[in-house]
Amino acid sequence: MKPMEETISSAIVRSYFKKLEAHLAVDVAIVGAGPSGLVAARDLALAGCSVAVFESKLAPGGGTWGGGMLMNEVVVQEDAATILHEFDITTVPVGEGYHTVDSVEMAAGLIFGARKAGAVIFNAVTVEDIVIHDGIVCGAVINWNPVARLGMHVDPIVITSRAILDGTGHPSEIINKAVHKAGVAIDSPTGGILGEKPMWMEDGERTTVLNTKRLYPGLYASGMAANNVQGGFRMGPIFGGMFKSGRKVAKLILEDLNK
Ligand code: 48H
Repeated sequence: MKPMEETISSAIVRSYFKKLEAHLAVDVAIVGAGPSGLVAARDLALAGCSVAVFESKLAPGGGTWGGGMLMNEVVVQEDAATILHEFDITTVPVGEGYHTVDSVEMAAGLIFGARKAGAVIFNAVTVEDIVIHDGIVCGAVINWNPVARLGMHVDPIVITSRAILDGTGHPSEIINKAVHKAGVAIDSPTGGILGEKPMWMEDGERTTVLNTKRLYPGLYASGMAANNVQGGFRMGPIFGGMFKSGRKVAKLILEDLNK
């Protein structure tokens, strides 16, 4: 009879590496488990794509947990609240077409919804680079976040993908790699990254969805990453644009992958 310690460790190691091995080649690699990435992950998984989400932090959810200035409520517009209802997340109408949402329920619900749809979330894993073959972005270069944070000189491994989504929020880290490291021209007015503008809620919400697009073969951006690339305004703790952006990018990817 094996000691319990061996059984438990063995179960974790075997099931983790089975999960990782099953996602070494995926239809879609999503970088960042923020609201736009999680909505996209769920839609793509429900449509039959294999989806791996890489989140550098221990807790997925991105900028959703803290509400507005750590008051753990956020606001969504009526038409975006319906997306949250699909995740069984409660919204409370507060008039003028807005709903409030408990940000902890929202974060937990988005994570659970994406996972239950079949997307696999690898937390504490950072995407540190991309793979480009013959003008097509076709992979994510991953490493443990603690390795990256400690600056340890450890080589990464690679996840190959048919599409990669930059859902890294304000810094648009993956598009940055494409533009500044690979030197490619992306689909923006300058071919580069314009940079996020200051606060204008209404315009920021509108353009987040408009700015959501394929930027280069195999490479897409959603949410604040899309806004940063195209020079959109920030919008603070209103989240409808993030959900709609996730939904839009999933649709674009599905069309491109003929799914
Ligand atoms: C793995 C990474 C990496 C990496 C970053 O910022 P997010 O919440 O993403 P969005 O764009 O879906 O949502 C934006 C929203 O939360 C927000 O910030 C708003 C509405 N701001 C308005 C305003 O005015 O400020 O999440 C991005 C996630 C985070 O969890 C990061 O840890 C993660 O991406 N991430 N994961 N590898 N290289 N870089």
